Amino acid sequence: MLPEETKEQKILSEVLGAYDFPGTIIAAERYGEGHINDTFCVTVKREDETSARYMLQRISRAAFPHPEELMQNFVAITSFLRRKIEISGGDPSRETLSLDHTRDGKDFYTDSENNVWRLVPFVEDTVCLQEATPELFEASARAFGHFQRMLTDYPAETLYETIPHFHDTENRLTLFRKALERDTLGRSAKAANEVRFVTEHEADCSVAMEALRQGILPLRVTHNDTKLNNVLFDCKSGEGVCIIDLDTTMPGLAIFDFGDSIRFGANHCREDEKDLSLVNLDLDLYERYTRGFLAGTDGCLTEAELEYLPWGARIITLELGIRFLTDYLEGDHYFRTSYPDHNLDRCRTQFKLLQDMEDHFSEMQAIVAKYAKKGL
Ligand code: ADP
Ligand code: GN1
Ligand code: MG
Repeated sequence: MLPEETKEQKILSEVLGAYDFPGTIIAAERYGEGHINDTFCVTVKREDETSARYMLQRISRAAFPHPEELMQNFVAITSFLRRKIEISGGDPSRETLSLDHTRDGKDFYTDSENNVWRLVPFVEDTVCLQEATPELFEASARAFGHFQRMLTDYPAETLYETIPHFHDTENRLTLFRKALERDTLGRSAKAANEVRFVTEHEADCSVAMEALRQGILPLRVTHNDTKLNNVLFDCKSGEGVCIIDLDTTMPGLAIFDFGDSIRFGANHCREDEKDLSLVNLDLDLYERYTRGFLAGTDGCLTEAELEYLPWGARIITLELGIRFLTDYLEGDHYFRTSYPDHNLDRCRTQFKLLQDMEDHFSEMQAIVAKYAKKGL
């Protein structure tokens, strides 16, 4: 058997050969900090010595059972956004993603291992951040809010659900219970406190799903993975210029787009911080994000959505903690890990953050109310 690296090089050469680059490929290296797909940065030198960069991505089949459908969504969503950006006088080549086609004119390449790859031009003069200043965090909020606004009239029923029940928190709880019952690797003992934490929070898993069932919260086209590192910031202006990682853009709840950004960015720790004393919600950052997001959505959210925004942060943090814990119990086959207890550490971080949100929930609600009123 070939060593892993050589195997990867072999597949990469095969995939690179499927595209017609405008010069000589001088580098193709792993890139970014995503947990799911494999991303490579390809640098090409043209004859005139200028260079061009591309993002080459292998879509994870473990996460996305039908990558071909995902690619149809990608094309449809980016075409829709491109038209809107053109109409508003923007620059679609920077404000949304585009695709390069294979030599035979396809939107993606399927390799000899049956994996799907796409090639996306690198949006130059932008920066992707894992943590931000308050100003940049607010800029990311405006960008995600604006993204939501641009998609308000997208016909949601025409999109595939790339991961069925993705933010169905009740279903995440069911999957967790199954993993716990099987406990295939005997890891549950080490996670006893976290398992108890989930049990104590079972009712919260139904709050948003119940509001959806009752028609209180509308189903919209949402991004569903609104981490700070899924925004590209313009190097000069510092504005969030392009929303990336559209793989889970599909029908969902706006409160979760708000909530996931809060979970990831309104604190001063990494998602896998081991020192839990560092894991706290920063209410100033929360306020910044709320102000930016509501400016970006520009009145397109309903009153009920506004009221449920703080719940969105709590539930999505709980849900991701449950997902990390489930993956830990099942042997880390979904999220990419760097060490054996990585998913357990990530789960602990989420649960500590959630606890802090619960302790400051009335303040979170008051902040949303303040900016919601201003917008009316
Ligand atoms: P994942 O699903 O693994 O998070 P992403 O699509 O978010 O994959 O890409 C991973 C990283 O690659 C991003 O965080 C960003 O740094 C970078 N990236 C992706 N697409 C582009 C692009 N078109 N231009 C510049 N950087 C990009
Ligand atoms: C994954 O691919 P990436 O790293 O942007 C995950 C999200 C989680 C996130 C946690 C398709 O996002 O749901 O919130 O990790 N994406 C998928 O960092 O499962
Ligand atoms: Mg990403």
